[in-house]
Amino acid sequence: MKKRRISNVLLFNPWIVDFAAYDFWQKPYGLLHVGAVLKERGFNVSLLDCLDRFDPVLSFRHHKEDGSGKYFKEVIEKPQVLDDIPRYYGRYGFPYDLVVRKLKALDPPDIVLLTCMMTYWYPAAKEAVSLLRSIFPDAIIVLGGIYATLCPDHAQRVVKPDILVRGAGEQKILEILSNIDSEIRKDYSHSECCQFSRPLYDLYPQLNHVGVMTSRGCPFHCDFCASRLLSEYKRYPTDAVIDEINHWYHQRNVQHFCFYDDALLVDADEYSKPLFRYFAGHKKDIHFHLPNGIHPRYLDEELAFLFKAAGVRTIRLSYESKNQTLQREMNKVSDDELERALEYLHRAGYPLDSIGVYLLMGLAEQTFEDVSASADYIARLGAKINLASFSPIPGTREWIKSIQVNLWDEKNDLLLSNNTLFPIWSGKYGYSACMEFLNRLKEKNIKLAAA
Ligand code: B12
Repeated sequence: MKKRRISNVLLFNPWIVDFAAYDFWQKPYGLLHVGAVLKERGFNVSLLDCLDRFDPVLSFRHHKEDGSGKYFKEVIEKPQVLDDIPRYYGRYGFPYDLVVRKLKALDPPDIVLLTCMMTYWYPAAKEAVSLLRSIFPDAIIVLGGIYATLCPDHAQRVVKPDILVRGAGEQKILEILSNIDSEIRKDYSHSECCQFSRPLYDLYPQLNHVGVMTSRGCPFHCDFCASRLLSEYKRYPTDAVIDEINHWYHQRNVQHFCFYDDALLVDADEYSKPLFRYFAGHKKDIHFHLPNGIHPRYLDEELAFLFKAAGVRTIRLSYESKNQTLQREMNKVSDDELERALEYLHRAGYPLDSIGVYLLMGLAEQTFEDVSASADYIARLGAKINLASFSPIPGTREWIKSIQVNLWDEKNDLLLSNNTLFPIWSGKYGYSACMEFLNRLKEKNIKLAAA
């Protein structure tokens, strides 16, 4: 790559392209963290987040009182491989024309940092690259994030960035920049770059919610999850997290905080208990959301009461399945652990039907009877069922199993692994059985809500 000066950096979070998408307090945390490292070192950093529902220029507004909400959706032509799926395909987020206008209004960036969170959202990254190249022909485009990390060859071939980065980007981006611009210092250590920085939420014109992390990665190794392939497990100092939450609350009046941790409650005595204890004592109008699922094994009675006192509002428990073989093999949550966690939360004042319990559907070795029995069980306990359709993720053990049992073929387009359609399309349970089950689930949750 030719040597040149780098000063203007654009962070670009593309749209979501999918059959469905809903904003559960989503923000491109990783991209904003990489951006913070650059800003701290004097670069001129700007942001275009196509998923910012709160941008004042948007006329489409659908925000629920809890801060979640619907994205604007433009129906787009389905990629050919999805032709047989009888559903509309959409580009969620900013209307395309608005993105063009916003890009044209920017000082041309020397470099664009593009992310992509989901492997089967790659068409959005591809579309972003061609748009960015048409407006900023001289800018260097760097692709990083979860899709680039899990599918680097695919991303290089299909999205065609100038540079692709796998894994944590903080130190790597400084190395890349110093190779291009010789005035940029090269010798930042890994720990210097990856220590806790405040993600660049300041770049949002209006800030309604932020994502926070008390840890990166996960100490567990569930067969279906890619966390281990994405990041090492490490925790941040609790004081820094408290400081960050206070910062956004005081500086930008943010009231909704969503935890992005994979393992929020691990070593709770040292980390999450002091954090929730602090907020329990402060009685601020702060609401915490845990849509990513917490581990019931680590939820004791004290934590349940701390949650309530600190303002934890959205709770989802990771359970996955009632099948005991699956529970054992995956070191997953037992029925006793789930029931105990629900009991504690109930005692702390949470109505059972306000608590979501994640249930997986479509694992290679999972039968339809298993999914159905698990759903009946959660409904009997009185909690809300949050069905998560399994979707094979490259590099995971469940991806390999799916290939072994002919549910998946390595040559398949990643678009077919979309979680909206995988269990249905793969023919595992059959289309009508799946649809009938989904309708039955809706009834169960509606009945609970009405009870
Ligand atoms: C928190 C989280 C969520 C949050 C939202 C997160 C967000 N950022 O907005 C919520 C709970 C809403 C969510 C929802 C879902 N999620 Co999720 N989620 C995660 C989780 C746990 C963390 C993601 C995160 O923010 N990480 C924090 C940052 C620091 O890491 P990062 O983004 O990777 O960024 C680093 C690097 O990638 C890199 N980087 C990133 N961008 C760039 C750009 C450049 C240029 C460079 C150089 C570097 C770089 O540097 C960053 C800093 O080190 C991941 C698992 C994981 N451990 O990553 C799953 C994960 C991303 N989710 C996943 C899934 C499947 C889902 C759901 C479909 C689940 C479901 N069934 O409903 C939904 C879909 C969401 C939707 N709207 O439709 C899968 C994705 C699988 C795939 N095929 O790609 C993952 C990997 C979990 C898994 N099962 O393995 N999720």
